[in-house]
Amino acid sequence: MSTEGSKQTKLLLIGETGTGKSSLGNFILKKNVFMACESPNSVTKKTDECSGKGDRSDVFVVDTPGLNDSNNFDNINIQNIIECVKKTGLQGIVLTMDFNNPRFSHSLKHLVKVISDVFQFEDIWKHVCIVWTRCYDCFPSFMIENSKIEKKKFKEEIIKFIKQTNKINENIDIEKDIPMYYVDSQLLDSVDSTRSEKDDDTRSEKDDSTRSEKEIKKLIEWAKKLKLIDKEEINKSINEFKEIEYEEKEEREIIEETKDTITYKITKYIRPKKIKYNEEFIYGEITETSSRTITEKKSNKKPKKSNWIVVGVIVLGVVVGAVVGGGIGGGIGAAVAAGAVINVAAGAAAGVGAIGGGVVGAIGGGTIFGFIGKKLLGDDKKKITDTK
Ligand SMILES: Nc1nc2c(ncn2[C@@H]2O[C@H](COP(=O)(O)OP(=O)(O)O)[C@@H](O)[C@H]2O)c(=O)[nH]1
Ligand SMILES: [Mg+2]
Repeated sequence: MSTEGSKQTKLLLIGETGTGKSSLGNFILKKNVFMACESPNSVTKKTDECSGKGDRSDVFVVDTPGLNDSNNFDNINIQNIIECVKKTGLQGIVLTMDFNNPRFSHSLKHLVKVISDVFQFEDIWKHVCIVWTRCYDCFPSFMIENSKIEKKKFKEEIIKFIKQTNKINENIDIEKDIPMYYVDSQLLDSVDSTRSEKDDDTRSEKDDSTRSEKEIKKLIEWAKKLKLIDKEEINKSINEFKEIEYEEKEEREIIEETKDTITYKITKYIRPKKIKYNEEFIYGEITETSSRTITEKKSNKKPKKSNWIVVGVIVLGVVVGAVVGGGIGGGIGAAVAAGAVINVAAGAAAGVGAIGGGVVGAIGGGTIFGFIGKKLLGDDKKKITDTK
């Protein structure tokens, strides 16, 4: 189905911090609206959104806080992305990756897993493209062409992972789906936000012929053809569950033993526990997130039994207010995760969130993240059963 005739093409930017989401957003919209930063400490802290101008006035971009570059489940940022989709709906999802440093990181795997678990639309991954950022305009075209082979292998790896996450993702096609674009979004650096619209238009005329600009045009053409999954449809699809808890475990397998040493393959798995409003729950697909080998000196100690441990909680049943006040809410959430406790029940959070709006949204946000913080700190009376 096409959205021809609809007013806006919506793009949601996701990816790790520093991979160039905000710069790309500015480049797409042809204006400097999102803050792009050198320093990882001063990056986008909350979701930000804007329409473009000139021939991009029908494009609407949502810039999200980047995922942390760590092995931990980045609960607050992933929750923020989910809240944002609940608020704006979904059309094109743009995953940014650094052309010069391709990494299918832990945090990205967690995000992919959550998207698969939360948005159970059969063709959700057909809404995703990859933009390889920092693909500098000075790179010779033969170099970019050569690296496309390597980038395709990378895409294969992502698709393999997506297919593991959920059976409904079986029909992703490596050739047709998840198109990839190669962009240098640095051109706007010379444009400062105080310049007039006329000046910016001069820039767009001048740069329209660049490879990056052509790539963005292709990206927008691709996104325009995608069906808009509006917020009603999104919320309807996630109504069944109140929240999803993510549990992780590590398994050790002996692969070699000598007189003094022992070599293990350590594999990490994640599984979702989907919890309904009546507290019934079901487990979703178990997905492998990483594996490594280690060699240790032999000891008499018995290896510890591996257990599933809760590493994250994604709240589904709370209405969108959180994003509106995401900055403040996130802050409170972080404080709660760090040890402070806000004593508001989840049900109250739903009520407050439903009212939405700036300040109330902020309270909603704080409550959601506070709720998550409490859960992760183990202030949750519900027994977590181990089924494996
Ligand atoms: N030359 C060049 N620099 C880029 C590009 N994308 C991002 N950067 C730079 O990388 C840094 C981080 O970019 P930013 O957009 O803030 O990344 P975000 O954290 O994903 O939003 C900034 O200093 C940008 O100027 C690109 O395509 N080309
Ligand atoms: Mg940013």
